Amino acid sequence: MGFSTDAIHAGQTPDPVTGAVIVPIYQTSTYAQEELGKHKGYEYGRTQNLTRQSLEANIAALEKGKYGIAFGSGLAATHALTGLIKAGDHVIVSNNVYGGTYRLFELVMKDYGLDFSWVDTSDLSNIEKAIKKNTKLVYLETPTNPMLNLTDLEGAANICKKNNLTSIVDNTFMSPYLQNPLTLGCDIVLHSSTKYINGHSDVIGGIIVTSSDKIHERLRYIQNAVGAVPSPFDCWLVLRSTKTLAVRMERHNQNAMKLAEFLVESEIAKKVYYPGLRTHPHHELAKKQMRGFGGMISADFGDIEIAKKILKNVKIFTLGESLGGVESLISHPASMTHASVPKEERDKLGITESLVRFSVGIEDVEDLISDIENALK
Ligand code: P1T
Repeated sequence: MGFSTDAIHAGQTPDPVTGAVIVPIYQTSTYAQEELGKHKGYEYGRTQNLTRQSLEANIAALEKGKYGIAFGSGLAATHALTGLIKAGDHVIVSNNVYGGTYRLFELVMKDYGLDFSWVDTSDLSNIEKAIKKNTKLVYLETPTNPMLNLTDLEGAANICKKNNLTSIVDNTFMSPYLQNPLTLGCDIVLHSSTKYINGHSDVIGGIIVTSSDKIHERLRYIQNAVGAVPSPFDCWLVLRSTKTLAVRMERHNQNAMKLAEFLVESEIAKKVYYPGLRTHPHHELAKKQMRGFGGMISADFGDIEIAKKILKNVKIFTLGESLGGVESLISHPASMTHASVPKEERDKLGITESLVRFSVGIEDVEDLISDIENALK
């Protein structure tokens, strides 16, 4: 099936009781059991919920995987993955990831005896060099938040296979419409479904997709045992949203490309980071492993006063955390999403005080461009 057909139909069959075309919100904590040990496969809401199962099957189809496992947030999904390893194990992580991922690994999970190496995975030799005897997972984010660096997923997957490591990809910035890491040989895909997958800035959610029976079995166990499950209503909202994912992503792609070109040509920004620009260091790789360049742009204005002026004066862009919604957002990574990354690390990555991140929405792009021009006047 094509992407849009799956997006609209996968995991969803008319309700057997009423014929309702849309999967109902099964807002129930428990289920009636006929007699001891006899039930319809549904015992308790944390363990089984049909709205959630429909969402899991839907996203699994979009990511070309066998299993989806949904969580209450992207970070809850990332946390669940640490249940695949034990104290004393080592994880290799892309050095530029969402600040919350850094915080979870370095400032929480390290205290549980996990060891993390932060490397620039856009150079695959850095992954090979970082492998230790106790390495178990390789956690990649591509393109990265907020610097938009890419990692060659096929190359990274091959290194992982050769060394018996599990490869994980945070695919949040691309959505399953633009990139499918499982088809490139990776083992696990993770999304903050808060972002493009839901796309309407009204849900916090996370989801993991894999085709491995063994990984699925363990993560399903953790989903129930730890219990960070999303609500039936949130699952229903996300399920409604994936129906329009393809058309939204097409518009995000178009608008971001035009805005990135404007930022370069107007010479307003000193540096523009967008994988769709020919000047982006990983542009060729982007064309190879992605089906579009996405809606995220970062730009360094070279002067914090110019950055502040834009952040304060824009009217259509909203100053706020998050990304991937139909409405455009603007943010300041150094003080917002990446504040928990130490300043010297941020400086090394290019997350300067004058860096601004744009989540380009699906409004009329001429209005978005005027909004930035007017903010500077
Ligand atoms: O916010 P949550 O649903 O828990 O997802 C965390 C997360 C994971 N991965 C990536 C790439 C992310 O960007 C995020 C969340 N990011 C933001 C809130 C942000 O503004 O960048």
